[in-house]
Amino acid sequence: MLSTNSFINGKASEEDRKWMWRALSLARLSEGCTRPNPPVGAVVVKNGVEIGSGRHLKAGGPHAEVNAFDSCRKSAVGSTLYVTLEPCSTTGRTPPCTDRILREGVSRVVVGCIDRNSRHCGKGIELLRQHGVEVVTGICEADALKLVEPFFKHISTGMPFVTLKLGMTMDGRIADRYGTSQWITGEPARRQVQQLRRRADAVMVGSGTVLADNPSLLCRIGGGDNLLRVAVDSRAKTAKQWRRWKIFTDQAAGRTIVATGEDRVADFSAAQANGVRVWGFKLDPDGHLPLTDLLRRLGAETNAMHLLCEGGGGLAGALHHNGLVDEYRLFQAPAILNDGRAMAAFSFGEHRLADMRRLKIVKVQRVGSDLLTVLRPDGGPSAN
Ligand code: AOF
Ligand code: ZN
Repeated sequence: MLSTNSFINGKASEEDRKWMWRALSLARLSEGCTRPNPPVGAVVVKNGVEIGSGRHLKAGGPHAEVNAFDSCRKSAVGSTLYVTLEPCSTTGRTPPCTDRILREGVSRVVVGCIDRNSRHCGKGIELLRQHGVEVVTGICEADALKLVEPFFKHISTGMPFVTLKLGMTMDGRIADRYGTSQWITGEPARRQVQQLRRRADAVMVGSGTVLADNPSLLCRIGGGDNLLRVAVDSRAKTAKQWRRWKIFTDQAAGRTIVATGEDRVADFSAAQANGVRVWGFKLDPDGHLPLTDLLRRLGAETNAMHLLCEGGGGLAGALHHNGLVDEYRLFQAPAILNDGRAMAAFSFGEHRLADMRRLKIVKVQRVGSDLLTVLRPDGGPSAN
């Protein structure tokens, strides 16, 4: 995990943590809206009082710091700026925030975490210090890092951060043998899934889930207006009766991508005419769609930084098998289905115990009457 302790200087206090917490809560409102840019929040405080605040709303638009200064009710001279991510120091789509900070006469800048974007990466902090501004870093750092983790993954690998969410029984079943899956987990767990969709850039399911549940995959709690929907359907099982499936026919059909075998693309021509994007991939000799290529293409063509996979078992198993999951969020209902032919949460290929991929538990929490276990690949960062 990136630690910026070496940057810490100046005085950090409870007061600093309180204002950084406020900046973080602003930034969280921007999750799922800013791709390929990070969600960032900023607060300007003078004599212990907030005089302005802002967040980054959209790529190409003003950065959080600029929105915060623009909202100020009085001069920011001598104020403290709280910002969840290191201020930028070069011109991108917008001018450098460090210029604006210096122009405003801010005397102190408190930063949540260092920007891993190689264009910045500590340079903004150095520049501010050279101009006599006191800079404190690493305040609420774990929370600040968690917020920009998908941005860091996307900027460093070109692929989205992958969260895998599954709702299952205690014996690891996501549906009965007939495909009935609604509902295994309770309402509070399902509400958390809506929150996950709001924060994601894209939600992904396998064709079996489309056929069994006909999900809308929309975010029903407000926000999520740019949420992409991805269906992985290597053999074009959803093509023939495409009009039946909500993701191909509803108002948001233009935000649906179907990933299929390259020789199956034509099967989706009617759905395509309805605005659905159809991506063809060369299947591997076992007929599996190359998921790494799909993630790369999503990162490159849609700028998706955070992908939420909601099953089913085949897709979850394939992502896991290929080491493509960054975080597992497994909701378990206190129930045992007790049927060896029911649908397993993970089912991809044949695996021996000796080859089993080990994970580490990051968090265990009760959600209503269900149990949430958050896991990460062993050796990865441990944010939750
Ligand atoms: C943002 N919003 O609030 C901050 C960012 O192309 P630009 O000019 O928008 O610059 C994007 C980069 O600026 C971004 O990759 C990140 O490293 C840095 N900081 N970006 O979009 C913000 N503070
Ligand atoms: Zn900036």
